[in-house]
Formats: sequence, structure tokens, C-alpha cells
Amino acid sequence: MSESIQSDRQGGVLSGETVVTADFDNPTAVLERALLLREIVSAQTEKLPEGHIFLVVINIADTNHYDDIIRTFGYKFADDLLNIRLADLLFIHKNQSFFHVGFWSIGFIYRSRTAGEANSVWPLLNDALAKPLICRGIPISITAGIGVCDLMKSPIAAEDLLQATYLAGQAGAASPTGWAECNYDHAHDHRRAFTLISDVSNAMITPGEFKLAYQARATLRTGKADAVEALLRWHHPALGRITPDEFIPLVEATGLIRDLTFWVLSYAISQAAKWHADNHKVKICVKISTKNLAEDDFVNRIAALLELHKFNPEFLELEFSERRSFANPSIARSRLLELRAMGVNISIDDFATGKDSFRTLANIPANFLKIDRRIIKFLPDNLRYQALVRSIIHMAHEMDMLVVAEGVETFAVQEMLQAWNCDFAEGYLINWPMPADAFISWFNETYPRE
Ligand code: G
Ligand code: MN
Repeated sequence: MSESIQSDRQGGVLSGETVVTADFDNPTAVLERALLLREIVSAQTEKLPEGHIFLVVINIADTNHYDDIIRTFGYKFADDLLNIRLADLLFIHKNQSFFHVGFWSIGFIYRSRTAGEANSVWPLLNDALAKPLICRGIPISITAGIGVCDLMKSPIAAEDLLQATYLAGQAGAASPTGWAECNYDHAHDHRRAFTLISDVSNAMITPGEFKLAYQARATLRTGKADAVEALLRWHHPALGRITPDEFIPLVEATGLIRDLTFWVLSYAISQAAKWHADNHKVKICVKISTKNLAEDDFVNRIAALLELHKFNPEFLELEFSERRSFANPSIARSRLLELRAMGVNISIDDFATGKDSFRTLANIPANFLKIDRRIIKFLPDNLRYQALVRSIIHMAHEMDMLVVAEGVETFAVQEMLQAWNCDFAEGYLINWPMPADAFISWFNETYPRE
């Protein structure tokens, strides 16, 4: 394969410039992504009377597979493999230019002469990518995915389009046809995620954007609520209410989770300290991220906050979700032990929905266990879930942990939990999350002082 492939663009940004060539004996000659972006921009403004211009992104295999190949065979092998695949694609046009989008992700511009022509090309591309692949005598089994985007109908910026078409390629790999069209909702979701992340820092210093809602935790033995969970709420000035399920995972993927958790802790502890000064001795429960446990000064900052508000650590509970993994489990464990030694309570949240529940239970020095509402919701009529929850309660008690059932919405479920010696219940049956003032009014009404 010594033939050299030339960019054959006509009328686009590359014509008239130095001819860029891709030589398949030299894989690095696949063109740079920046050049593809320029091609996309120019194609978006082109008007063809009959045909269409498409951006095609081919994910040769998923990134895990790429890692496996590098680990086992090295880079040269991976490059050879890519070359073989690209040669299989030259039926489109013998002079087709290809561009690197990611490791094993290749983009190109495809021009169809008629609107219908493209629809017959995608299956051909898929057939080419499904051909058995033998590299240096070794059969390799990988699943490719094709993402396509009609550039003449695409209203959004080139970078967003490329990202969305790449994601379409991932969807394509999972589809029986092997290809998927670019979904503008994806592009929209990514822009939205980017906006949210960019706005978090500002929201922390703008009054009214982030707020805490408070939800009671009832002691099942006495019926009294002597703990309260602080739940973060975000009212974004342009996008409205954003749920924590949407923004927390985004923030957790960045260093901003450090500031955000601290923001929540400061507000929650300061609020609880006021309640204590008012003789409402409630315990405050705050969610933290497993990421926070990698911060060197996490324990010290909490100690400083408690000191600042003269707040008894035994009235603070830190909850983290068992669905999130620890970057370094042994460091996390030692930080949790330090917090426990200070008197702070630790609880495992979302229990029974993670992948490693038993090991978490055995290894993490927590003194509270919260059974997730996605498990509790099956209690009314599912005997296996009833047995499961009964057993979890028993198991936790064997380990000196107290058990909280989340998402308790009916008396029937509350009574079951009571009969099984579950310690606490949280959920709409007890109360809805509400702002601090409303919470304390509800509290005073529900539990009048003697
Ligand atoms: O699983 P996690 O602890 O993240 O759940 C907390 C969320 O669950 C809060 O945002 C709260 O609004 C919601 N929530 C609280 N009580 C209930 C309930 O009884 N049922 C359901 N479905 N959700 C609840
Ligand atoms: Mn939960």
C-alpha cells in the first residue's frame, strides 16, 4: 500500500493551499482534527442543488478495546490495524481524505450526488467495517460504529457537531445497522453541561442560586424527627431549576466538587448551629462526594467549620453514595476513620444499588446505612425485596450500624420497617424537602414542645 491519498476537495478551504497527503504506510499522515473542523465550517455554508454533504465519524472500536490492544500489542500494531481498516474504506473514493477525531476515531466529509445516495452508502460502510480483521496474522475482533451528520441541515457550531457525530458513532456501534445519525439533543446536552459547569463558581457567590432544602428523618421507635438531611437545590438564572442528579455528576468530574461540598457544609452547619442555639437539637446530615475524600485538607476543613460554629461533631453526619467509587480506597478509609474519631457520623447512602455493596459494608467505617429508595419502593408487594431489606437491617445491626430507609411514602411500608427493627425513615410520608423556615415551622407544628 504505497499509494498516497490526496485531499480532493473542490471549492472548500483546502483548495488552492498546499496539498495535504495521507500516506497509509505512515499512519500519522491521517490529517489533523483542526483541518476537519475547517472543512465542516466550509461545508455548512455550501449549497449543493442536488447532493448532500455529510460528516462521517467512524469509531473503529471503543476506547477500552483500544487500551487493550495497546497494552497487549503496542502502538505500531494499533496503527497497522487502523491502516488496514482505512484501506477497507477507500471504496468510497480512492482519494478520500481522512482526519483523526480521537485515538481510533476517524472523520471524513462525504458528498453524495443525490439525497438518497447516502442511505445506500452507510450499509456499505458498515459491511466494510464488519469484515474479518487480521493484523500481522492475528485475527482481531472489534465492533465499529458509524456516526453521520448532514452538514447542510446542521445549525450548530462545528465543534459541537463533531462531538455529537462522535457520540452518534458510539450509538451506531450499539445499533443493529452499525450507524446512527447525529442527534442534536446530544449536542444540546453537551452545551448545557458546559454552561452548567462554567456557571457553578458564580452560583456559589450569587445569593439565591444555590439553596438548601431540608428533609426530616424520623426515628421509627419514637416517631420523632431528630435528624434532618440538607439537600442542595440550584435555581439557574437562565435555565431554571436544575436537579442535583444532573449537575452533581458534572461537578464531580471537575475540581469544583471541592468548593461545592464545602459550600454545602458551611451553610448546613451554620443553619444547624442556629437551630441548636434555638434549642432544636437536630442532627444535620450532609452529602459529600467520594472525590472529597481524596482532598488532603478535607478533615481539617471540617474540623475548622465545626470549631467556627461551636458545633458538636456528634450532630453532624456525612453521607456518601456507594455508587461512586473511591480514587484511593485506603486513603478514603483513613480519612473516614479520622472523622469518626472526631465524633462525626458517617453514612453509606444509596445502599444496595452499587456494584460492590458487601465489600463497601465490610470495609467502610460507617455507623449509618441508608437503604436506597429504589429498593424500598418494591417493599409493598415483593417478597424477595422484603427479605432483602429485612436481611440488610439484620446485617447492619450485626456491624453496629444504624439503618435508615429512604423514600418511605406509605404507612404500610413504614409499619413493615418498624416491625423489622429498622431505626429511621426518610421520605414523603414524613415530610417533603423544604426551605429552612418552612422546615422549622413544620417541625414545631408536628412535634409541639411539652
Ligand atoms: O438517593 P438520594 O439520597 O440522592 O435521594 C435524595 C432525593 O430524593 C432528594 O432530592 C429528595 O427530593 C428525593 N426524595 C426524598 N424523599 C423521597 C420519597 O419519599 N420518594 C422519592 N421518590 N423521592 C424522595
Ligand atoms: Mn439515596
